[in-house]
Amino acid sequence: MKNFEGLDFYNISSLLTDEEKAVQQTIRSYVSQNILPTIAEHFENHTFPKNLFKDLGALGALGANLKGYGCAGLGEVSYGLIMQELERGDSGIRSAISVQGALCMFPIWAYAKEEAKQKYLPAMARGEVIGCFGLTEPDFGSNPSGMQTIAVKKGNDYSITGNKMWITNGGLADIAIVWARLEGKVTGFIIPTNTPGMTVRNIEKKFSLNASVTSELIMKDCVVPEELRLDVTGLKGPFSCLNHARYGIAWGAMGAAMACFDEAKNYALTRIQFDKPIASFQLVQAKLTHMLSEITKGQLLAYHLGRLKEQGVSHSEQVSLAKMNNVSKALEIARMTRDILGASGITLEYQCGRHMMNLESVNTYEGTEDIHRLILGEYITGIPAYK
Ligand code: TGC
Ligand code: FAD
Repeated sequence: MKNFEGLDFYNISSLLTDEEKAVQQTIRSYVSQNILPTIAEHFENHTFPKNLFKDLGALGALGANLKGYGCAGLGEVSYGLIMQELERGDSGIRSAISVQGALCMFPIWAYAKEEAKQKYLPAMARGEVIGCFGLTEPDFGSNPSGMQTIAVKKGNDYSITGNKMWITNGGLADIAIVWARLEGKVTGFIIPTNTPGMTVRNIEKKFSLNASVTSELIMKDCVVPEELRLDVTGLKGPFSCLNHARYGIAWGAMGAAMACFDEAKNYALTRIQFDKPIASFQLVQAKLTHMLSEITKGQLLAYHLGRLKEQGVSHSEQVSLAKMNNVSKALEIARMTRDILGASGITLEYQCGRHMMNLESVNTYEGTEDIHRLILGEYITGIPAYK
Protein backbone atom coordinates (compact mmCIF):
# COMPACT_ATOMS: atom_id res chain seq x y z
CA MET A 1 0.00 0.00 0.00
CA LYS A 2 1.27 3.46 -0.97
CA ASN A 3 2.61 5.45 2.00
CA PHE A 4 0.12 8.14 3.01
CA GLU A 5 1.93 11.46 3.18
CA GLY A 6 -0.85 13.49 4.76
CA LEU A 7 -1.74 17.05 4.01
CA ASP A 8 -0.02 19.74 6.06
CA PHE A 9 -0.27 22.92 4.01
CA TYR A 10 0.36 25.25 6.98
CA ASN A 11 3.17 23.13 8.41
CA ILE A 12 1.36 22.23 11.62
CA SER A 13 3.93 19.48 12.13
CA SER A 14 6.47 22.22 12.93
CA LEU A 15 4.32 22.97 16.02
CA LEU A 16 4.30 19.35 17.21
CA THR A 17 6.65 17.90 19.80
CA ASP A 18 8.78 14.88 18.93
CA GLU A 19 6.44 12.75 21.02
CA GLU A 20 3.38 14.00 19.12
CA LYS A 21 5.06 13.32 15.77
CA ALA A 22 5.98 9.80 16.91
CA VAL A 23 2.40 9.11 18.05
CA GLN A 24 1.06 10.31 14.70
CA GLN A 25 3.50 8.16 12.71
CA THR A 26 2.78 5.08 14.81
CA ILE A 27 -0.98 5.28 14.29
CA ARG A 28 -0.58 6.28 10.63
CA SER A 29 1.50 3.16 9.97
CA TYR A 30 -0.94 0.99 11.93
CA VAL A 31 -3.84 2.26 9.82
CA SER A 32 -1.95 1.80 6.53
CA GLN A 33 -0.86 -1.72 7.40
CA ASN A 34 -3.77 -3.09 9.40
CA ILE A 35 -6.93 -1.14 8.60
CA LEU A 36 -6.83 -0.03 4.97
CA PRO A 37 -6.14 -3.45 3.40
CA THR A 38 -9.39 -4.93 4.82
CA ILE A 39 -11.69 -2.03 5.67
CA ALA A 40 -13.73 -2.11 2.44
CA GLU A 41 -14.44 -5.81 3.07
CA HIS A 42 -15.49 -5.09 6.66
CA PHE A 43 -17.71 -2.27 5.43
CA GLU A 44 -19.31 -4.46 2.76
CA ASN A 45 -19.84 -7.41 5.13
CA HIS A 46 -20.83 -5.33 8.18
CA THR A 47 -18.04 -6.83 10.27
CA PHE A 48 -15.76 -5.31 12.87
CA PRO A 49 -11.98 -5.90 12.89
CA LYS A 50 -11.71 -7.95 16.08
CA ASN A 51 -8.03 -7.28 16.79
CA LEU A 52 -8.50 -3.54 16.87
CA PHE A 53 -8.91 -3.06 20.62
CA LYS A 54 -5.96 -5.23 21.69
CA ASP A 55 -3.70 -3.85 18.94
CA LEU A 56 -4.46 -0.25 19.85
CA GLY A 57 -4.21 -1.08 23.55
CA ALA A 58 -0.67 -2.35 22.94
CA LEU A 59 0.10 0.96 21.19
CA GLY A 60 -1.20 2.98 24.17
CA ALA A 61 -4.02 4.48 22.09
CA LEU A 62 -7.00 3.62 24.35
CA GLY A 63 -7.90 6.41 26.78
CA ALA A 64 -4.55 7.84 25.67
CA ASN A 65 -5.10 11.29 27.24
CA LEU A 66 -5.97 9.90 30.69
CA LYS A 67 -3.36 9.79 33.44
CA GLY A 68 -2.65 6.74 35.62
CA TYR A 69 -4.42 3.36 35.72
CA GLY A 70 -2.31 2.02 32.86
CA CYS A 71 -3.27 4.84 30.47
CA ALA A 72 -0.64 6.57 28.34
CA GLY A 73 -1.18 10.07 29.82
CA LEU A 74 -0.58 11.81 26.49
CA GLY A 75 -1.53 15.42 25.78
CA GLU A 76 -4.72 16.49 24.01
CA VAL A 77 -2.96 17.15 20.70
CA SER A 78 -1.50 13.62 20.69
CA TYR A 79 -4.96 12.29 21.46
CA GLY A 80 -6.40 14.33 18.58
CA LEU A 81 -3.74 13.08 16.18
CA ILE A 82 -4.64 9.49 17.09
CA MET A 83 -8.28 10.23 16.24
CA GLN A 84 -7.29 11.93 12.96
CA GLU A 85 -5.17 8.98 11.83
CA LEU A 86 -7.79 6.39 12.82
CA GLU A 87 -10.55 8.19 10.95
CA ARG A 88 -8.28 8.48 7.92
CA GLY A 89 -8.88 4.73 7.92
CA ASP A 90 -12.60 4.74 8.71
CA SER A 91 -15.02 6.71 10.89
CA GLY A 92 -16.31 3.44 12.37
CA ILE A 93 -12.82 2.57 13.61
CA ARG A 94 -12.42 6.00 15.20
CA SER A 95 -15.92 5.69 16.69
CA ALA A 96 -15.08 2.46 18.46
CA ILE A 97 -11.98 4.01 19.99
CA SER A 98 -13.61 7.36 20.88
CA VAL A 99 -16.36 5.54 22.72
CA GLN A 100 -13.88 3.34 24.58
CA GLY A 101 -11.73 6.32 25.67
CA ALA A 102 -13.84 9.46 25.86
CA LEU A 103 -17.25 8.01 26.64
CA CYS A 104 -16.44 5.00 28.78
CA MET A 105 -12.96 5.24 30.29
CA PHE A 106 -13.27 9.00 30.92
CA PRO A 107 -16.45 8.82 33.08
CA ILE A 108 -14.94 5.91 35.02
CA TRP A 109 -11.70 7.87 35.46
CA ALA A 110 -13.54 11.05 36.47
CA TYR A 111 -16.53 9.79 38.49
CA ALA A 112 -16.20 6.11 39.50
CA LYS A 113 -15.21 4.79 42.90
CA GLU A 114 -11.53 3.94 43.31
CA GLU A 115 -12.20 0.19 43.33
CA ALA A 116 -14.05 0.40 40.00
CA LYS A 117 -11.27 2.51 38.47
CA GLN A 118 -8.70 -0.11 39.50
CA LYS A 119 -10.88 -2.91 38.23
CA TYR A 120 -11.76 -1.50 34.82
CA LEU A 121 -9.33 1.16 33.60
CA PRO A 122 -6.10 -0.87 33.20
CA ALA A 123 -8.02 -3.68 31.47
CA MET A 124 -9.77 -1.17 29.20
CA ALA A 125 -6.46 0.52 28.38
CA ARG A 126 -5.15 -2.89 27.25
CA GLY A 127 -8.28 -3.48 25.15
CA GLU A 128 -9.29 -6.51 27.22
CA VAL A 129 -12.53 -4.91 28.45
CA ILE A 130 -14.67 -3.05 25.91
CA GLY A 131 -17.10 -0.29 26.83
CA CYS A 132 -20.14 1.48 25.41
CA PHE A 133 -22.09 4.59 26.41
CA GLY A 134 -25.87 4.72 26.64
CA LEU A 135 -27.40 8.18 26.65
CA THR A 136 -29.75 8.24 23.62
CA GLU A 137 -33.16 6.59 23.86
CA PRO A 138 -35.67 5.74 21.13
CA ASP A 139 -37.71 8.87 21.92
CA PHE A 140 -34.93 11.14 23.22
CA GLY A 141 -32.00 11.82 20.88
CA SER A 142 -31.16 15.50 20.61
CA ASN A 143 -32.98 16.09 23.89
CA PRO A 144 -31.58 13.61 26.43
CA SER A 145 -33.14 15.67 29.26
CA GLY A 146 -36.37 13.74 28.60
CA MET A 147 -34.78 10.32 29.23
CA GLN A 148 -37.07 7.66 30.66
CA THR A 149 -34.56 5.06 31.85
CA ILE A 150 -34.95 4.89 35.59
CA ALA A 151 -32.86 3.67 38.49
CA VAL A 152 -34.53 2.68 41.75
CA LYS A 153 -32.54 2.26 44.97
CA LYS A 154 -33.06 -1.12 46.60
CA GLY A 155 -30.99 -1.43 49.78
CA ASN A 156 -27.37 -1.02 48.74
CA ASP A 157 -28.17 -1.78 45.07
CA TYR A 158 -29.88 -0.03 42.17
CA SER A 159 -32.35 -1.57 39.75
CA ILE A 160 -32.22 -0.05 36.27
CA THR A 161 -34.94 -0.30 33.61
CA GLY A 162 -35.14 1.36 30.19
CA ASN A 163 -33.97 1.27 26.55
CA LYS A 164 -30.90 2.90 25.04
CA MET A 165 -30.76 3.22 21.26
CA TRP A 166 -27.99 3.58 18.64
CA ILE A 167 -25.25 2.49 21.02
CA THR A 168 -21.79 2.21 19.41
CA ASN A 169 -19.87 -0.93 20.51
CA GLY A 170 -23.05 -2.20 22.24
CA GLY A 171 -22.79 -5.75 20.85
CA LEU A 172 -19.06 -5.92 21.60
CA ALA A 173 -19.10 -4.38 25.04
CA ASP A 174 -18.32 -5.98 28.40
CA ILE A 175 -19.62 -2.93 30.26
CA ALA A 176 -22.03 -0.10 29.49
CA ILE A 177 -22.05 3.38 31.00
CA VAL A 178 -25.79 3.96 31.33
CA TRP A 179 -27.41 7.27 32.23
CA ALA A 180 -30.67 6.93 34.13
CA ARG A 181 -32.98 8.97 36.32
CA LEU A 182 -32.52 8.31 40.04
CA GLU A 183 -35.16 10.15 42.10
CA GLY A 184 -35.62 12.40 39.06
CA LYS A 185 -31.93 13.29 38.68
CA VAL A 186 -29.69 11.99 35.88
CA THR A 187 -27.09 9.59 37.30
CA GLY A 188 -24.54 7.29 35.66
CA PHE A 189 -23.98 3.59 36.30
CA ILE A 190 -21.43 1.05 35.10
CA ILE A 191 -23.47 -1.99 34.06
CA PRO A 192 -21.67 -5.20 33.06
CA THR A 193 -23.47 -6.34 29.92
CA ASN A 194 -23.86 -9.88 31.33
CA THR A 195 -26.04 -8.51 34.14
CA PRO A 196 -29.34 -10.45 34.24
CA GLY A 197 -32.07 -8.34 32.61
CA MET A 198 -29.75 -6.79 29.97
CA THR A 199 -30.49 -7.67 26.32
CA VAL A 200 -28.34 -6.30 23.50
CA ARG A 201 -29.75 -6.21 19.97
CA ASN A 202 -27.51 -5.13 17.10
CA ILE A 203 -29.01 -2.70 14.57
CA GLU A 204 -28.76 -4.25 11.10
CA LYS A 205 -29.14 -2.94 7.54
CA LYS A 206 -27.16 0.28 8.05
CA PHE A 207 -25.61 2.06 5.08
CA SER A 208 -23.23 4.04 7.26
CA LEU A 209 -20.58 3.04 9.82
CA ASN A 210 -20.99 -0.56 8.65
CA ALA A 211 -17.65 -1.54 10.20
CA SER A 212 -18.87 -0.34 13.60
CA VAL A 213 -21.30 -2.22 15.83
CA THR A 214 -24.42 -0.16 16.67
CA SER A 215 -26.91 -1.63 19.11
CA GLU A 216 -29.93 -1.22 21.29
CA LEU A 217 -29.60 -1.94 25.02
CA ILE A 218 -32.78 -3.19 26.63
CA MET A 219 -32.64 -3.22 30.41
CA LYS A 220 -35.28 -4.78 32.62
CA ASP A 221 -34.52 -4.67 36.32
CA CYS A 222 -30.73 -4.78 35.90
CA VAL A 223 -29.33 -4.77 39.42
CA VAL A 224 -25.96 -3.11 40.11
CA PRO A 225 -24.30 -2.37 43.46
CA GLU A 226 -23.56 1.09 44.89
CA GLU A 227 -19.86 0.51 43.94
CA LEU A 228 -20.85 0.87 40.26
CA ARG A 229 -22.73 4.18 40.60
CA LEU A 230 -20.86 7.19 39.22
CA ASP A 231 -20.43 10.16 41.56
CA VAL A 232 -21.97 12.83 39.36
CA THR A 233 -25.52 14.15 39.26
CA GLY A 234 -27.34 15.91 36.44
CA LEU A 235 -26.80 16.16 32.69
CA LYS A 236 -23.39 17.72 33.18
CA GLY A 237 -22.22 14.11 33.81
CA PRO A 238 -22.89 12.78 30.30
CA PHE A 239 -22.28 16.18 28.66
CA SER A 240 -18.80 16.37 30.21
CA CYS A 241 -18.00 13.08 28.42
CA LEU A 242 -19.41 14.40 25.15
CA ASN A 243 -17.03 17.38 25.29
CA HIS A 244 -14.09 14.97 25.06
CA ALA A 245 -15.60 12.79 22.36
CA ARG A 246 -16.71 15.76 20.25
CA TYR A 247 -13.17 17.16 20.45
CA GLY A 248 -11.79 13.87 19.10
CA ILE A 249 -14.36 13.89 16.30
CA ALA A 250 -13.22 17.38 15.23
CA TRP A 251 -9.76 15.89 14.59
CA GLY A 252 -11.08 12.61 13.22
CA ALA A 253 -13.24 14.22 10.55
CA MET A 254 -10.15 15.92 9.15
CA GLY A 255 -8.54 12.49 8.82
CA ALA A 256 -11.42 11.28 6.64
CA ALA A 257 -11.22 14.53 4.65
CA MET A 258 -7.44 14.08 4.14
CA ALA A 259 -7.99 10.55 2.82
CA CYS A 260 -10.59 11.89 0.36
CA PHE A 261 -8.39 14.78 -0.78
CA ASP A 262 -5.50 12.40 -1.42
CA GLU A 263 -7.77 10.15 -3.47
CA ALA A 264 -9.35 13.05 -5.41
CA LYS A 265 -5.96 14.55 -6.30
CA ASN A 266 -4.43 11.24 -7.42
CA TYR A 267 -7.49 10.33 -9.46
CA ALA A 268 -7.74 13.75 -11.11
CA LEU A 269 -4.07 13.63 -12.13
CA THR A 270 -4.43 10.24 -13.81
CA ARG A 271 -7.96 10.21 -15.25
CA ILE A 272 -7.88 11.37 -18.89
CA GLN A 273 -10.94 12.99 -20.50
CA PHE A 274 -10.93 15.23 -23.56
CA ASP A 275 -7.27 14.11 -24.04
CA LYS A 276 -6.10 15.66 -20.77
CA PRO A 277 -5.97 14.70 -17.10
CA ILE A 278 -9.18 16.03 -15.52
CA ALA A 279 -6.89 17.84 -13.01
CA SER A 280 -6.07 20.28 -15.82
CA PHE A 281 -9.64 21.61 -15.93
CA GLN A 282 -10.33 24.74 -13.91
CA LEU A 283 -13.55 23.45 -12.33
CA VAL A 284 -11.75 20.38 -10.98
CA GLN A 285 -8.92 22.55 -9.66
CA ALA A 286 -11.47 24.79 -7.93
CA LYS A 287 -12.82 21.72 -6.11
CA LEU A 288 -9.32 20.61 -5.06
CA THR A 289 -8.56 24.15 -3.87
CA HIS A 290 -11.75 24.21 -1.81
CA MET A 291 -10.75 20.90 -0.20
CA LEU A 292 -7.24 22.11 0.58
CA SER A 293 -8.62 25.32 2.13
CA GLU A 294 -11.24 23.62 4.30
CA ILE A 295 -8.87 20.89 5.49
CA THR A 296 -6.23 23.46 6.41
CA LYS A 297 -8.75 25.59 8.35
CA GLY A 298 -10.17 22.50 10.07
CA GLN A 299 -6.71 21.26 11.06
CA LEU A 300 -5.81 24.64 12.56
CA LEU A 301 -9.09 24.73 14.49
CA ALA A 302 -8.53 21.25 15.93
CA TYR A 303 -4.87 21.92 16.72
CA HIS A 304 -5.52 25.21 18.53
CA LEU A 305 -8.47 23.75 20.44
CA GLY A 306 -6.14 20.97 21.56
CA ARG A 307 -3.62 23.44 22.92
CA LEU A 308 -6.42 25.37 24.71
CA LYS A 309 -7.60 22.08 26.24
CA GLU A 310 -4.06 21.28 27.37
CA GLN A 311 -3.92 24.66 29.12
CA GLY A 312 -7.34 24.00 30.69
CA VAL A 313 -8.87 27.12 29.15
CA SER A 314 -11.18 25.70 26.46
CA HIS A 315 -14.96 25.79 26.79
CA SER A 316 -17.67 23.52 25.42
CA GLU A 317 -18.96 25.98 22.80
CA GLN A 318 -15.49 26.00 21.20
CA VAL A 319 -15.76 22.22 21.00
CA SER A 320 -19.22 22.55 19.40
CA LEU A 321 -17.85 24.88 16.73
CA ALA A 322 -14.99 22.51 15.89
CA LYS A 323 -17.25 19.42 15.76
CA MET A 324 -19.90 21.20 13.69
CA ASN A 325 -17.49 22.78 11.22
CA ASN A 326 -15.05 19.93 10.73
CA VAL A 327 -17.62 17.18 10.24
CA SER A 328 -19.76 19.30 7.94
CA LYS A 329 -16.71 20.22 5.82
CA ALA A 330 -15.41 16.66 5.77
CA LEU A 331 -18.79 15.47 4.50
CA GLU A 332 -18.72 18.14 1.78
CA ILE A 333 -15.17 17.05 0.81
CA ALA A 334 -16.18 13.38 0.67
CA ARG A 335 -19.13 14.26 -1.60
CA MET A 336 -16.85 16.39 -3.81
CA THR A 337 -14.34 13.55 -4.08
CA ARG A 338 -17.14 11.18 -5.05
CA ASP A 339 -18.06 13.63 -7.79
CA ILE A 340 -14.47 13.95 -9.09
CA LEU A 341 -14.20 10.16 -9.30
CA GLY A 342 -17.30 9.98 -11.47
CA ALA A 343 -18.80 6.48 -11.62
CA SER A 344 -15.71 4.97 -9.97
CA GLY A 345 -16.61 6.96 -6.85
CA ILE A 346 -19.63 4.78 -6.13
CA THR A 347 -17.61 1.58 -5.69
CA LEU A 348 -15.84 0.26 -2.62
CA GLU A 349 -12.63 0.07 -4.70
CA TYR A 350 -12.23 3.70 -3.66
CA GLN A 351 -12.56 5.24 -0.20
CA CYS A 352 -14.68 8.32 -0.82
CA GLY A 353 -18.09 6.63 -0.95
CA ARG A 354 -17.44 4.81 2.33
CA HIS A 355 -16.21 7.99 4.02
CA MET A 356 -19.19 9.91 2.64
CA MET A 357 -21.72 7.43 4.01
CA ASN A 358 -19.91 7.23 7.36
CA LEU A 359 -19.73 11.00 7.75
CA GLU A 360 -23.53 11.22 7.42
CA SER A 361 -23.69 9.46 10.82
CA VAL A 362 -20.83 11.46 12.28
CA ASN A 363 -22.70 14.65 11.35
CA THR A 364 -25.70 13.35 13.34
CA TYR A 365 -24.19 11.72 16.42
CA GLU A 366 -22.68 13.55 19.39
CA GLY A 367 -25.09 16.42 18.66
CA THR A 368 -26.39 17.01 15.15
CA GLU A 369 -24.90 19.79 13.05
CA ASP A 370 -27.97 21.93 13.81
CA ILE A 371 -27.88 21.25 17.56
CA HIS A 372 -24.30 22.58 17.62
CA ARG A 373 -25.44 25.54 15.53
CA LEU A 374 -28.07 26.24 18.22
CA ILE A 375 -25.60 25.74 21.09
CA LEU A 376 -23.49 28.46 19.42
CA GLY A 377 -26.63 30.55 18.83
CA GLU A 378 -27.29 30.43 22.57
CA TYR A 379 -23.67 31.35 23.29
CA ILE A 380 -23.97 34.42 21.05
CA THR A 381 -27.45 35.59 22.05
CA GLY A 382 -28.11 34.05 25.45
CA ILE A 383 -31.33 32.58 23.99
CA PRO A 384 -31.66 28.74 23.85
CA ALA A 385 -33.57 28.42 20.55
CA TYR A 386 -33.78 24.61 20.78
CA LYS A 387 -36.35 24.74 23.60
P1 TGC B 1 -28.78 22.41 29.85
O1 TGC B 1 -29.91 22.85 30.73
O2 TGC B 1 -28.16 23.37 28.90
O3 TGC B 1 -27.61 21.83 30.78
C1 TGC B 1 -27.86 20.86 31.79
C2 TGC B 1 -26.62 20.80 32.67
O4 TGC B 1 -25.51 20.37 31.90
C3 TGC B 1 -24.49 21.39 31.86
N1 TGC B 1 -23.95 21.37 30.50
C4 TGC B 1 -22.72 20.93 30.24
N2 TGC B 1 -21.74 20.48 31.05
C5 TGC B 1 -20.58 20.09 30.47
N3 TGC B 1 -20.39 20.16 29.13
C6 TGC B 1 -21.35 20.59 28.29
N4 TGC B 1 -21.13 20.60 26.98
C7 TGC B 1 -22.58 21.01 28.83
N5 TGC B 1 -23.74 21.48 28.32
C8 TGC B 1 -24.56 21.70 29.35
C9 TGC B 1 -25.22 22.67 32.21
O5 TGC B 1 -24.33 23.63 32.74
C10 TGC B 1 -26.22 22.17 33.23
O6 TGC B 1 -25.51 21.96 34.43
P2 TGC B 1 -26.25 22.21 35.86
O7 TGC B 1 -25.19 22.02 36.88
O8 TGC B 1 -26.81 23.61 35.81
O9 TGC B 1 -27.34 21.18 35.93
O10 TGC B 1 -29.25 21.10 29.11
P3 TGC B 1 -30.26 20.93 27.95
O11 TGC B 1 -31.02 19.69 28.21
O12 TGC B 1 -31.04 22.18 27.72
O13 TGC B 1 -29.23 20.70 26.75
C11 TGC B 1 -29.50 21.12 25.50
C12 TGC B 1 -28.50 20.56 24.47
C13 TGC B 1 -29.14 20.68 23.11
C14 TGC B 1 -27.24 21.40 24.51
C15 TGC B 1 -28.14 19.10 24.79
O14 TGC B 1 -29.31 18.38 25.00
C16 TGC B 1 -27.32 18.41 23.73
O15 TGC B 1 -26.11 18.57 23.66
N6 TGC B 1 -27.98 17.54 22.90
C17 TGC B 1 -27.28 16.69 21.96
C18 TGC B 1 -27.32 15.27 22.47
C19 TGC B 1 -26.07 14.52 22.13
O16 TGC B 1 -25.05 15.07 21.75
N7 TGC B 1 -26.11 13.20 22.30
C20 TGC B 1 -24.97 12.41 22.08
C21 TGC B 1 -25.21 10.97 22.50
S1 TGC B 1 -23.72 10.02 22.60
C22 TGC B 1 -23.27 9.75 21.00
O17 TGC B 1 -23.84 10.23 20.07
C23 TGC B 1 -22.09 8.90 20.82
S2 TGC B 1 -21.64 8.57 19.20
C24 TGC B 1 -20.14 7.95 19.51
C25 TGC B 1 -19.34 7.49 18.39
O18 TGC B 1 -19.69 6.45 17.78
O19 TGC B 1 -18.28 8.12 18.15
P1 FAD C 1 -33.53 13.71 16.55
O1 FAD C 1 -33.14 14.31 17.85
O2 FAD C 1 -34.89 13.13 16.43
O3 FAD C 1 -33.31 14.81 15.41
C1 FAD C 1 -33.88 14.66 14.11
C2 FAD C 1 -33.66 15.98 13.35
O4 FAD C 1 -34.32 17.04 14.07
C3 FAD C 1 -32.19 16.39 13.25
O5 FAD C 1 -31.98 17.01 12.01
C4 FAD C 1 -32.03 17.43 14.36
O6 FAD C 1 -30.99 18.37 14.10
C5 FAD C 1 -33.41 18.09 14.32
N1 FAD C 1 -33.74 18.70 15.62
C6 FAD C 1 -33.97 18.10 16.81
N2 FAD C 1 -34.25 19.00 17.76
C7 FAD C 1 -34.17 20.21 17.15
C8 FAD C 1 -34.34 21.54 17.61
N3 FAD C 1 -34.62 21.83 18.89
N4 FAD C 1 -34.20 22.54 16.72
C9 FAD C 1 -33.89 22.29 15.42
N5 FAD C 1 -33.72 21.04 14.92
C10 FAD C 1 -33.86 20.02 15.80
N6 FAD C 1 -26.02 7.69 21.22
C11 FAD C 1 -25.51 7.24 22.40
O7 FAD C 1 -26.01 7.56 23.48
N7 FAD C 1 -24.40 6.44 22.40
C12 FAD C 1 -23.80 6.03 21.28
O8 FAD C 1 -22.79 5.31 21.33
C13 FAD C 1 -24.34 6.45 20.02
N8 FAD C 1 -23.79 6.02 18.86
C14 FAD C 1 -24.40 6.32 17.67
C15 FAD C 1 -23.95 5.71 16.50
C16 FAD C 1 -24.58 5.98 15.29
C17 FAD C 1 -24.12 5.29 14.05
C18 FAD C 1 -25.66 6.91 15.24
C19 FAD C 1 -26.32 7.24 13.94
C20 FAD C 1 -26.12 7.49 16.40
C21 FAD C 1 -25.51 7.19 17.63
N9 FAD C 1 -26.00 7.72 18.84
C22 FAD C 1 -25.47 7.31 20.04
C23 FAD C 1 -27.22 8.53 18.85
C24 FAD C 1 -26.98 9.99 18.43
O9 FAD C 1 -26.35 10.72 19.43
C25 FAD C 1 -28.34 10.57 18.06
O10 FAD C 1 -28.72 9.97 16.84
C26 FAD C 1 -28.30 12.08 17.92
O11 FAD C 1 -28.11 12.69 19.18
C27 FAD C 1 -29.59 12.64 17.29
O12 FAD C 1 -30.72 12.09 17.87
P2 FAD C 1 -31.89 11.44 16.94
O13 FAD C 1 -31.24 10.50 16.01
O14 FAD C 1 -32.91 10.92 17.87
O15 FAD C 1 -32.43 12.64 16.10
